[in-house]
Amino acid sequence: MSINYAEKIPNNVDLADDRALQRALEHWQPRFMDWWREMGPNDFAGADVYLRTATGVDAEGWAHYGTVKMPDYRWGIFLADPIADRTIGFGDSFGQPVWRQVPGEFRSQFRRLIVTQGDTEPASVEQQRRLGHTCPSLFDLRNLFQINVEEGRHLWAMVYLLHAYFGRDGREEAEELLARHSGDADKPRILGTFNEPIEDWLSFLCFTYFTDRDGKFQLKSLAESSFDPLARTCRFMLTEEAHHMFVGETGLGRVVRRTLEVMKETGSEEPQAIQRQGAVDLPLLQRYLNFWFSSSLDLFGSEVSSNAASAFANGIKGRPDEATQYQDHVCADSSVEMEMPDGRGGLKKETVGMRNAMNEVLRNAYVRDCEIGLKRWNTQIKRAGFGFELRLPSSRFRRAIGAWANIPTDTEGGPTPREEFDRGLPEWIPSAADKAHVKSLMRRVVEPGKMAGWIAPPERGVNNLPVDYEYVRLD
Ligand code: BYC
Ligand code: FE
Ligand code: FE
Repeated sequence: MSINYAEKIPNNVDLADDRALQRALEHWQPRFMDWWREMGPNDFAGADVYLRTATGVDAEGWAHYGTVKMPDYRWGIFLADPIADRTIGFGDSFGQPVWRQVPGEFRSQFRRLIVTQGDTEPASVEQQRRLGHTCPSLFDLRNLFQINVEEGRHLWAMVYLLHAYFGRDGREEAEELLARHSGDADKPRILGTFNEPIEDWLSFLCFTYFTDRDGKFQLKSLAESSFDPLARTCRFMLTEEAHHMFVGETGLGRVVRRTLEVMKETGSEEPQAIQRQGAVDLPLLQRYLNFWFSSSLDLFGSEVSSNAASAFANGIKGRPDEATQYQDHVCADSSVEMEMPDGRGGLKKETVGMRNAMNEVLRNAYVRDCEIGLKRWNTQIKRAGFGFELRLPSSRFRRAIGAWANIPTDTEGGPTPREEFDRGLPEWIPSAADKAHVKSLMRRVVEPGKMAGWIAPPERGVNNLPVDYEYVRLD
């Protein structure tokens, strides 16, 4: 299905055939633009940015690249093509035809999930809005802006569903998505990580590595949904999402590469020596990883969750790659064993019904996916002849949601007396001194092809262009 760009709101959902819906969305559109101007990267509104825009929804050549000013980006509504005769892939209604409408009895559950998903998208734009001022290169600046406009489009994706399928409630929720703001004292964003400040590019790269990856897993689970418009929306969002994680993985890889160069040049692994050369020492990077990984783990919700169980039972939210990764798609009477805190500083084993454990199933798959990058960076470190190893902390460490919330453990997940935890924490997550050092590195580099001293150049440019292409022309 091709995308119609002649319309005010580009779309491939025949918006023109539903005048009421079209009018409602055209009413929301200027509010979105107001929000973008107030809360987005508006200091760069006049910059010409080399951006990709979706032109189709098929895997082959779906995007067009060209120079645009961000406020002129064509945010639109794009659903992946329907799969003929698609049937429900999991839960109590397994095998029945998928739904084109939201069943009344599941309406509030669907709304809650769509709102939660939608809330994260503009939140991330708000979190990242000042980073342009300290970009390490034009290549990176362009990637930041690409992510920003696409997260804006992901908001559109959820707002379309709210408007098209949830009537007045949906329209009200769409307004609220622009009214809550990241870190706002009165109206914060819904999920914790999306209220954390992202003040430097090291945090941004960790966020795109860890937090956008939560997006991948959540979108994959929603792409399994029996509510077909939601599934198709998320399927297309995933094609855009791949770039966000690419930015995180290659970005952190470039930080490691640069650090290794400095370690070789100075012949030292001493953090102070590395910092004096204007680079990010590996223990500091480890603390950033600890912070963003533990925060992102909370995004999967509680280990044992009746919300998750009913979302699975009702065919609302499945597991990533449900068809290919699992044998039992109903999970009515299977269970898993989990290690839980026993309330006395120790551990106990608990048997949990599989449906209730779905958040944990997802979280475990996510952790395995996160390990891939670390393995790659550790290979880089080893090849350079150093013994340091980056690691993911235990998924019990520093949790704020679920069974391990506020249970003090060390980074290995071992229960730890509270005082020991309080003493240890400053060494496990970025300290004020770490942040000050990273901040001192955040100097804007905007000469084409030049990189800030703390990050190595990328291996290749965007869309086969050279690395020194002028990806952003600042006004
Ligand atoms: N912070 O049974 P529970 C992305 C709430 S990222 C604060 O434990 P449930 C992106 C929860 O809402 C993907 N609150 O969890 C990335 C519930 O509240 P209510 C975002 C939290 O419901 C980068 C209560 O605790 N998409 O796209 O099974 C850039 C008990 O809930 C948190 C989604 O999340 C938290 N971390 O699952 C841009 C998908 N965690 O309702 C974008 C949609 C839980 O009782 N959301 N709570 O007031 C969901 O599937 C589920 O809502 C969750 C929670 C997985 C988040
Ligand atoms: Fe997104
Ligand atoms: Fe993303």
